[in-house]
Amino acid sequence: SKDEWDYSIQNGPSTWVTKFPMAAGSRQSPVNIETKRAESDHEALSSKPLRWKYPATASRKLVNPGYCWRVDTAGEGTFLSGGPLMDDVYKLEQYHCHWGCSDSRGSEHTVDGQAFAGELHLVHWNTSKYKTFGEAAKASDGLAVLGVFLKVGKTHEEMDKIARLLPYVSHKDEVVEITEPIDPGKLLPDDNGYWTYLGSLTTPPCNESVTWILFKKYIEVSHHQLNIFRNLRKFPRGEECPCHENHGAVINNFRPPMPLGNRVLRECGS
Ligand code: SG4
Ligand code: ZN
Repeated sequence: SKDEWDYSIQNGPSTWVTKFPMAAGSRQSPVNIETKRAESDHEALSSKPLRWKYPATASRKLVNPGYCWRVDTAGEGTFLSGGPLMDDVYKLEQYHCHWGCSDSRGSEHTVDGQAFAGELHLVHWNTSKYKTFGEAAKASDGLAVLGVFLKVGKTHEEMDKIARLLPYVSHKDEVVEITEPIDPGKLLPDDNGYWTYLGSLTTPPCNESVTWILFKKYIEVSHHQLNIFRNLRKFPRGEECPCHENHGAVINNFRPPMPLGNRVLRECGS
């Protein structure tokens, strides 16, 4: 159908442009972060430190949309501002994750050509300028996504709350209420250094509306936790698996890097 897309050979990233013309734009994401190219303009970025606040009750529902897991949040009380966002106040809309079939790939952004095992995205929208998420998603300064790289290591306690709920949403379109508080702030690394550039949503319709803020420091999750992500299914419960590939597992749900072109990559902190 008209807005069908996925990560397969037939409907994958290289084909998105036929149905979603914005995917061919010059401000697309993800990109490869060439660390040597990053400009540290301390005046502009560090004059206003990046600040966020997420109440423990912000995480409401865990969803399997068929191509990732996603936590929908209650925006009230959430807050992201400063850094490249200046004085505008953004609210958290949802957070979700991208991962691979093995621990050697899975992130959307790469750093000097290196992929990570996964990438967590906290999607925010500009409430200073726009009335709804939908309106913000169409504006060049409408969205801000915090990106966190996942590396295989020790079990992540906060991520484990999500991993423990994933079996309840193993199939497409399944949803579970979050009762034990999950604090998205605890999914962020302990160091605030970041890279930032202007880009897009990494999935169709690939709107060029995102200020990307990628933490330099990764977080660790265990191999077992990633395997729980890889156990999600792309098809609804009770339906025959439509694909013979990987038993319809949600894996490799990342878009490859797009050209940075003449966009500016800035950095703040180490
Ligand atoms: C994931 O597919 C989310 O589930 C989508 O959320 C999200 O789209 C999409 O990624 C793109 O976001 O941070 N990777 S990204 O650029 O937030 C939007 C929903 O579909 C519009 C709700
Ligand atoms: Zn994402």
